[in-house]
Parts: sequence; structure tokens; C-alpha cells
Amino acid sequence: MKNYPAEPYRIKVVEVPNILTRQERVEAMKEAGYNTFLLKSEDCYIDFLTDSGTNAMSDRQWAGMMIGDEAYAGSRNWFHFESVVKDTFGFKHVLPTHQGRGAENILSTLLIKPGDYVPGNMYFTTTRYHQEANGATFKDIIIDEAHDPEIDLPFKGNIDLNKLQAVIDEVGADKIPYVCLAVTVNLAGGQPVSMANMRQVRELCDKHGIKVFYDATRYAENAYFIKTREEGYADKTIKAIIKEMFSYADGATMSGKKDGIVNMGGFLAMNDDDMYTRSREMVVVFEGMPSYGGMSGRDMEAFAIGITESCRFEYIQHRVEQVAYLGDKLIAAGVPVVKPIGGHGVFLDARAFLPHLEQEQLPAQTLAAHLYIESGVRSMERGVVSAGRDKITGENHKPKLETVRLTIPRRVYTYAHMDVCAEAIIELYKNRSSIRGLKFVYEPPMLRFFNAKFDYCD
Ligand code: PLI
Repeated sequence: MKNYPAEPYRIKVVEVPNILTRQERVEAMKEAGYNTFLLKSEDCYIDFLTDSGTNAMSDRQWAGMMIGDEAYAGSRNWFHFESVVKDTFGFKHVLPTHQGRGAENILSTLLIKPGDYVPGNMYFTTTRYHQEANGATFKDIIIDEAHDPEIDLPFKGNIDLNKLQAVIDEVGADKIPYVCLAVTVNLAGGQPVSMANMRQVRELCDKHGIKVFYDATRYAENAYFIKTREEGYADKTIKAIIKEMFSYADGATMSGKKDGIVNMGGFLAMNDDDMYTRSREMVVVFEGMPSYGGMSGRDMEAFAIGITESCRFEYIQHRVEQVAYLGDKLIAAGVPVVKPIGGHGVFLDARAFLPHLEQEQLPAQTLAAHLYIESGVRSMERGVVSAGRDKITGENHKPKLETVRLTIPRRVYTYAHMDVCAEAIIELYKNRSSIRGLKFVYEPPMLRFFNAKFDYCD
């Protein structure tokens, strides 16, 4: 059997959740409109809704919180944070934002004109929202294999260069304000992008004068995959790999709530001086002074320390392998999951899990609701509900990947929790044929998955 590294930390504070009975969970799920976003956190014994902002901070990060300098301008924590971001990612300019979508808002507003196109390696909900809100059309240029849960490739998040070239030929480079390259690709299952692919994307974009902005959100997980899977990187440090990855970008948006190992925060980074000046102007309007941008001084201190900790090999090795442990157990039991197992979570293939449901009967939403009822494990739908509707036709986007995401918070759970979760899913899989599909009873117009309510189909 494969060796999984033991937890490289000692636990000195614990949080005690409620452990509800099955009947109490049936009632809680009904009250939440069969939407796991609307459950109370304390009613979730194991909360795998997201890895976003759910991280456990280290003693050093908590100590850093105590030296928060909450000045309105020029906080010393800002200077620490700025220097760590520049040192780690290599960009010339950094601006703080309250979280990732704050950075996405500024980037999209500044660079996109109505009628533009933004190619990217699969969409992410908030990222595409900001692109579309500014008048752009998103073009998916991830390799085809990323849409097939069964295909096992080391770098399933890669951009298909032929698809990128085809978009350039079709719409013209002047209609492409930037290419958005995400490391790793969340909705593909946390799949990484290879260094070779990043280099090639840079070269192709340089030929056409197109900028490349990364979604840096899960940079450390991507770097770990490069170190362990790509030839020539086994002996490089995680930090050196991160530096090289971002050397092929013009800038990046970042949600600190993931690989920054904090509960809140983000940044926008770039090399261009003029763009920096204009971004600073927008930060003041939407986020706060350019020396805090929606974060408190203590948040920035914890974030700076979190970035440093994220580059330690023992940390990132355990983080990624703990996720793999859960996935490997499910694969061994024949449960359909997206392969290979990605960096931040295990994605159940809901269509293969519930083959008797049509996509319109919301298989992933249904499976997430039932997993909670049977086990108290909270997960998230990442399928037709998350994909939303086409802004022109009003039809549901029907993504090929209809998944339930079990997203593992960093440094929060142990291998025993993974066992509990795996056993519950294996049991549910045995009884899958009795599960009925869901339909919308309330559908919000934007980012509907957060607040929608559902009930069983007739
Ligand atoms: O939640 P924010 O605003 O800090 O970050 C938005 C965001 C941007 N890019 C990517 C790849 C994300 O995964 C992301 C947020 N993800 C969430 C909330 C998640 O549950 O995956």
C-alpha cells in the first residue's frame, strides 16, 4: 500500500461540532432547501463544503495576529505582506483585496471592453461572473480530457494551445484582453497545469501581444504536482517552482483563503506600471487604502506568514496526499470519482453515481443533499446548478462534469475523518438506486448555487 505522510503538525485547539441523528439531518436538509450552502456549520460533523477560508492557522500566524498594526494607512503588516508576495511570486506590484473576487473585479473592469473574449482553462464561478459582467465572453480552452472524469493525466488542467490559437484566429488578438490561466483548475477537480504548458502559453501569447493573468489561488498545490510529476523539477524547491510558474505571467489574482492558509484576504499583482496606477485608483473605491484593501493589519500579517508556510515541502506534501488518501479509498471501492485526484478535493462523478437521473434532475445537488442526510458530511454541488444559465439564450449551461466536491480544509481534519467520509459514501453508493432527483423551487438570477432552494421532483 502507498505510504501517506502523517500530519506534520500538533493540534492544540479543537472545535466540537454537533453530531445530529439521521432524522435531525433530514429535517435540517429540508429546512435548507436541499442546498448544502444553507445548512448551519455547527450541524455538519465533517464540513467539506469548501477549502476556502476554512484553513487552520498555525501558532505563528495567530501570534502574528497579535502584532496587527491597524493604522488606516501604512500599516507595518502591509509592508511585510507586500515583501512576501513579491519575494514568492516575483511580481513588481501588489495590491491587497478583501478576497479573490475583489481582485477579479478590478482586473476585469480595467482590462475588459464590451465584446471582448477571455479564454481560460475552464471557468470558475466568480471569475467568469466578473468577465461577463464587464461585457466579455468566456472561452473554455482547457484540454478536452479535462471534461472526462475517467481520463487520468498528470496535468489535466493544461491549456490546449490549438484551442487558444483557434480563438485568436476567430476573434482577433485585439479582442482578447488577457488569457486567464488557473493553477490548479478548481472545477476540473483541482487538476494542475504543467510548467511546460505555462511556458508555451506565454510564448503563444507573446507572439500575438496578449497578456496572461493567472488565477493563483492554489499555487502551492500546483507547484507540488510539478515537483512530483514533471521531469526536471524533483530537486527544485516548492518556492523555486512557484517563482518560475509566475515568471510566465503578467500578473495574477489571488484568493488567500485557499493556499494562503488564512480565513480571509486576497491580492492582485502585476508588472505593468500603468496598470498598477489604475488598479490603485480602483482599490481605493472598492476595497480600501492600497495598504490594506479590505484586510485588517492582522489579516495581512497572518497571510504573509501563511504564504511562507505554504512553501514548505512537508506541509504541501501532507496536504495533497491527505486528499489523495480519501480519493484512493473511494476508487478502491469502485465509487466513480474524477481522476486523477486533484489538489484540494475529491470530486464524485454524480452522473455515474446516479445514472438513473437526467442532468435536469440535478444529480450532483441531489447527491450532496443525500450524503449530508446519511452521514453529516457537507459537500458542494459543482455541476449544472453552479454552471448557471447562458446569458443570451437563458438555457442552463450543461457542463460535462456534474460533480459533488468534497473539499478538504487545510490542517483541519485527520485521516480518521477521511475514513468516516469514505465509508459513508461507499454505503450511499450501494443504496444509490432509491435516490430521487431534485428541482428548483427558488432560483436567484446570479451565482444561483449560493442561495437556491430545491425540492424533490414529482
Ligand atoms: O472566494 P474568493 O473571492 O476569495 O475567491 C474566488 C475564487 C477565485 N478563483 C478560484 C479558482 C476559486 O476557487 C475561488 C473561490 N473558490 C471557492 C469559494 C471555492 O469554494 O472553491
